[in-house]
Amino acid sequence: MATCVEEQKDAMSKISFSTNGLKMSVKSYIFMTIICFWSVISVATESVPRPRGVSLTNEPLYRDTEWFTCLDGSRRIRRNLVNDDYCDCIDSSDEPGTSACPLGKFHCNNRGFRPKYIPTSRVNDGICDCCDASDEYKGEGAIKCVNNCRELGKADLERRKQEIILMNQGFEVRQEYIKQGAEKKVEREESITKLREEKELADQIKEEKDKLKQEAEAPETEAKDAHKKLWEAQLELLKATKEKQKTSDAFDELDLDGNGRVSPDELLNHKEFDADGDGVVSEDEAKAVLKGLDQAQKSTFTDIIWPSIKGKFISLQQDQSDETTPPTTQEEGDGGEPYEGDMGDPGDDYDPGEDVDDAGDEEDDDEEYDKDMDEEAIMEKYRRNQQEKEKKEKGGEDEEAMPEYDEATQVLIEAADIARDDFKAAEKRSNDIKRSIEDLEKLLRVDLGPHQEFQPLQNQCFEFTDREYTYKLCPFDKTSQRPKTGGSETSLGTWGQWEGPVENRYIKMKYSGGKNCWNGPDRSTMVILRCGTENKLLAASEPERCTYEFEFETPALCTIKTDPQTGETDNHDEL
Ligand code: MAN
Repeated sequence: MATCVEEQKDAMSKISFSTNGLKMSVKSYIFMTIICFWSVISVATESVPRPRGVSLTNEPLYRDTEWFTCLDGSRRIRRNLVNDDYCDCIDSSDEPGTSACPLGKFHCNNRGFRPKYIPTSRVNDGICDCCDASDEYKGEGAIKCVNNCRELGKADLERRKQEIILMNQGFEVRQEYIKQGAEKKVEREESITKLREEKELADQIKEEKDKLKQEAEAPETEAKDAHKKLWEAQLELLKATKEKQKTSDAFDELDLDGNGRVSPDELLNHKEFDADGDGVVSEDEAKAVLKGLDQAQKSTFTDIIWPSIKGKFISLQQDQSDETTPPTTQEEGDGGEPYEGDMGDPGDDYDPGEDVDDAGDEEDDDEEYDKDMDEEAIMEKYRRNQQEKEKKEKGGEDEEAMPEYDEATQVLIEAADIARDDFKAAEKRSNDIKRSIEDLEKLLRVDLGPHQEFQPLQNQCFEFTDREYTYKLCPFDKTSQRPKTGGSETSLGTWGQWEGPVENRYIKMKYSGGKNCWNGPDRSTMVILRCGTENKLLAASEPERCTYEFEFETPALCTIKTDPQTGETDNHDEL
């Protein structure tokens, strides 16, 4: 009964607490009055007080004056055995106000604050657990507990009011985000439309430039081909002339006596004709080279002999001029033979005093490595020979290089180059626009919340640093981790999807496919979002190896507006 009056008083106090909440409080006052009235009648008829530790809700279950049925229905006991400090019910329900039962629950009414249950083992244990002091018996020697529920209630109310103020601020920011998000969406859609128009134009220009390019390239190709063909024909001619010269040189070289005919004995010095490899070229071997002829005139040599020996033939003159090492001692063997003047490394064996006669190719050559020449002079001569040889080789290469295009072709090439550059630029423009459209489409495909309220988080990153790492969240893009001591960033995942429960999808974000964890999964992050006045990464942890959890606060999730006076909430998302 006293309880009822208190609750009635409480309802009364709410009337004075707020005028805004008047309607609600009046309702609760009327309700309390009815309850009180009904209680007064019941108490008058039954007069069984609510046992200690029993909540108002459960009170009817203990109202029978004669019997009490254990709450699990397992047993019926006499009513006076309730709270007799002896446990009768298996579910401990007969001793809600004593510590006799092991599993009992004591209900603290805590009027003015929050009611709560405590285990009955804490009843009368010398420690104040309920703010209304109801868990400790009163009397002599008992601990004195003070009822501070009203103070706690007041502080809690204040805290909740502050919370509501912050959430309401967040709510206002969210409304702004929704506005921004919607504007951004329209802006992106408009940009795409504009870019599509631009692309159409750019594609037309590209097509035109392509046509112009082809038109410019056709005469260019024709002229270049003609130039090339001409050059190839010239090259053929050059090759044929060279070949003819080579044949003639070979003939002249082999015709040792200069009688205009090559005979087998003139081939004996050419080891390449040593068919059986016994070290000497026999008469028969030499004759076989001349296809059984005793001698071959230049025309026969050119037409019949040369084609079959040109692959084998080694010019002794060329052999000498090809030497890449400086002159040294004459080798053992057929002294005085043209190719015998081998040049070895200018090392220990090198004797500048030795005869290095090179078979008398030319007059100059006769004096090339004169007996009387000193070592330095011989080396100098050798160097000059090498340089000349290199120059010759270089000249040969140049001879075969394609000559520059004639002026008319050059003009055509220049025109085609310009057309090509124009086309490339037009193509680039079209591709750039295409890429911009794709980028925008990608951004538009991202689920930024039912009202685009998460849009302002796009293209932003937030960091949180703990003892070891700096964690980064770039919403709708990626998450990462970087050691505080320096070093590279490790990907903890890229944007995947919203992963909250169906009725509340937007409270969790999933980032997956991060850097693979050695002997483990690819790194991934779950971001848990909650309402806050600003965007802030509050915490980062790794509940399982390479599986991360971030806590993120954002106004985008402040969906509820609460009246701080009445506590009435407004959960509408619409602007
Ligand atoms: C790095 C970090 C840690 C992770 C280990 C796994 O040190 O990414 O978060 O647990 O690798 O080897």
